[in-house]
Amino acid sequence: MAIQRTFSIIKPDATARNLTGAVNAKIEEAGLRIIAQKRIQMSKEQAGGFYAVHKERPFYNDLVDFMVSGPVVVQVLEGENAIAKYREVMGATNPADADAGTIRAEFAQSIDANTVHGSDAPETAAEEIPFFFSDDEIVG
Ligand code: RTP
Ligand code: MG
Repeated sequence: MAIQRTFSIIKPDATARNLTGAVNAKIEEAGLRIIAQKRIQMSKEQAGGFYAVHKERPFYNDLVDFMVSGPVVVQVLEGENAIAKYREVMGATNPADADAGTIRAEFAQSIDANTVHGSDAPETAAEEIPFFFSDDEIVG
């Protein structure tokens, strides 16, 4: 399996509880390397555009409101099979369904306040990374 890059967000519920380092420890323990990272306050336009794929879903407005409710940390992760590996480390979307030891099992509060985002496929990673990072901000 080739070296891949994936896009990650540490969501507002996690920054509010000072869990950035704890989430990063899980990422690094899994063998993924954080090759870009910045803490930002997303605008409504940014969050709406980022989650445009969910525009027709009933949870879209709540999701956008949640993502702008506080700072987030956006990241690029690199490693062997990084996209699937990070989804494994994150755990299921609903923390009630997340396997023990995953980020969402340990830290998430609800299906909305679920601590992290990770790209779900190579095509989405390829769109999501340049949405927040320029090439010179990523140091592999
Ligand atoms: P993410 O995109 O944040 O990595 O999460 P995911 O792939 O596991 O879940 P996705 O289906 O892409 O949904 C994006 C985010 O929307 C919220 N959500 N709420 N109330 C609901 O039924 C519901 N479903 C999804 C979650 O916060 C999810 O992370
Ligand atoms: Mg998703």
